[in-house]
Amino acid sequence: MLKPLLTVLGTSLIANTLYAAHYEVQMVNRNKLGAMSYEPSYLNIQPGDTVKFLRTAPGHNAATISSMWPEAAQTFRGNINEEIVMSFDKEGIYGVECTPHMAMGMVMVIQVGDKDLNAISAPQSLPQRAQKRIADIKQFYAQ
Ligand SMILES: [Cu+2]
Repeated sequence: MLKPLLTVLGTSLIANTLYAAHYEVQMVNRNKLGAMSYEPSYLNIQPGDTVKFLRTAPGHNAATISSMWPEAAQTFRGNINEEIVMSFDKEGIYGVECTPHMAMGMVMVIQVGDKDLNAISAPQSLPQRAQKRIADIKQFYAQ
């Protein structure tokens, strides 16, 4: 009874690893959305996929926005200039911030699961320019 269950679990873990997609996000000083940006600033990915944050321009990092993060999902905080790789295993909406440029609006959204820009909302606790960036992201990526 137990053995077939373990086999099924093992197979699905292997399948998740085999089919996981790997994305790259550049940390830049400017893109179409404005100064201090992630490029792209929105990703729609599936559980198990990974995202690598590239040091395209110096002085940035990638870290969890704690008020915009699925409950019990693993959080992370890259150091400045660190090219971290994050794995997203739970469906939901993840806000990522650049710690030194959060007040300038340097945030991005990673949606794990189905694409639904209407499900994204910026917490009122975020700096105004970060809230505006999230509104701009929804508009820009709706096309
Ligand atoms: Cu930055």
